[in-house]
Amino acid sequence: ERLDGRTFSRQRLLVVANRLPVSAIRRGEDSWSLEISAGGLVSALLGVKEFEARWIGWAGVNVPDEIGQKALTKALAEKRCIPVFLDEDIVHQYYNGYCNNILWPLFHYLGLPQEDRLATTRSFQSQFAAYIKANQMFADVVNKHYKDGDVVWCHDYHLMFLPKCLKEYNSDMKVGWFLHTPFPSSEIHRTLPSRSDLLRAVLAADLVGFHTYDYARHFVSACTRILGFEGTPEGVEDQGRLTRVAAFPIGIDSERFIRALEIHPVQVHIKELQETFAGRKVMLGVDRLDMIKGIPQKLLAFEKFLEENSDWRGKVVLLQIAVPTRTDVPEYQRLTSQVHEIVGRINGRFGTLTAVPIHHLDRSLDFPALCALYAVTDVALVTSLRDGMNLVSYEFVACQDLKKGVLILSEFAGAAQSLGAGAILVNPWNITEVANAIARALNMSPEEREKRHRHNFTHVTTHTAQEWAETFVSELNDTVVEAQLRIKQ
Ligand code: ADQ
Repeated sequence: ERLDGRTFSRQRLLVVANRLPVSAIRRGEDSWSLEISAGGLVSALLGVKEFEARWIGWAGVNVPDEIGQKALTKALAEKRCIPVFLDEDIVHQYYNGYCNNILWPLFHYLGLPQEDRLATTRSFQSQFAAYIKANQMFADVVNKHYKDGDVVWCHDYHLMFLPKCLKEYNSDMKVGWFLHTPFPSSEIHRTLPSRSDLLRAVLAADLVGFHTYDYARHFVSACTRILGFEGTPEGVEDQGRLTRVAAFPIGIDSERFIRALEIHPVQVHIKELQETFAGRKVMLGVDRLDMIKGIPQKLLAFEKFLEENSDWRGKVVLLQIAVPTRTDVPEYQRLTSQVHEIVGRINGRFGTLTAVPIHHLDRSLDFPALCALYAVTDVALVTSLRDGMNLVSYEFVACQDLKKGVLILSEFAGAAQSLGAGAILVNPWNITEVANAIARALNMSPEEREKRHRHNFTHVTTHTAQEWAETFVSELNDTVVEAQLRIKQ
């Protein structure tokens, strides 16, 4: 409300992502219960007061009947969410197939399917067709809800075709697209059979954003080398039309973590953990159980560290919390068994009757437990083989203002660009280097820890998720205004 008493409406922001930020559980024919999942994107947008955000996405459940769809749509509306209904076949081909079996590994430098994954290449064409179809289904929902003046923000590799679908429907729509994963070197991207179609579809957006300058540069190179378009300091130009390309590094809602450490249940957890691990240094890994997170490599490095530093045996414990994801995909099942086998071997080699060096949990932790773990940790190990940004490293830093623990961070995580000066950077493939980094972190002087922590803490508390979202959306508004001015000239 303004001082003169009149209200003015905030700009509406339509956030389109594959998954809505809620989990829906069916309770009856026409009743659903919903739970908001507080990921980084959700807290980023909750903190942005300038815009009125609405979410459009898949609710993660198959709802074949009309009664169920109507009831879910109504329940979601209360949470400002609008569902896109995808049937089982589309989910299989678009989500499990093209998104998770093709784009995800490729964008993380794991290449296109080989050997047993080769079978999927044969259905590549049908998976790509399903991908386009799914993107069109998202676009239909956006178009139905779009009003003049709205801003549309598309997210991630699932929706690379969406900017094109939206602009074909209404060329005046303000459309931004942001990628949460790395964008690989153009030499990797060009192996993808549908490389050109995807690039052209993304370029239909007004603004294209990445976590780091390197990813933005790789994208521009792919457009110049594969499409023959022109790369400019602002972005990519084709026949006088500019698509702005820039880096917008994400952050976290750092206040939420800092405040959490003050609340009673978290303090109780902290005390329990301190008692359980009294006399031992605590090392922590928190990851989704995904090949990109480099969990087996991390465990092998810890094993090497124990081999070479016998005086530390029994005095250090590694807590590895790994949330299972994509559990129906055979490769992820193999990864789970591999991790279990390595943990078993190391505990067998270095455990005693009363203590083991690794506690491995295959599950997610609730927010209070997670904050408490971050707070009691001496050394965090983030050893992703590739990671768009990695928010775990940010969350750890936010919870360490008392302890000032050390962050060991992969140089292949986007976060290495922002937290590199405070962390010990490692090449996660080099087991010896990571083992040495563990020894260095455990032996680091309090002065050096303080200095490193200060650097990172300042960064994490000043580059927040709210600021990230605000910057992206205001840049999108400006980009469109500038483009209109250019056309008028
Ligand atoms: P993710 O690959 O999911 O995200 P990350 O950025 O680390 O990776 O975020 C994971 C989130 O899940 C964190 O908020 C973390 O607290 C939570 N989490 C992970 N394991 C957990 C566990 N065991 N228990 C409870 N919570 C757990 C993708 C990209 C990243 C990019 C983000 C945001 O792959 O590179 O940083 O999007 O753009």
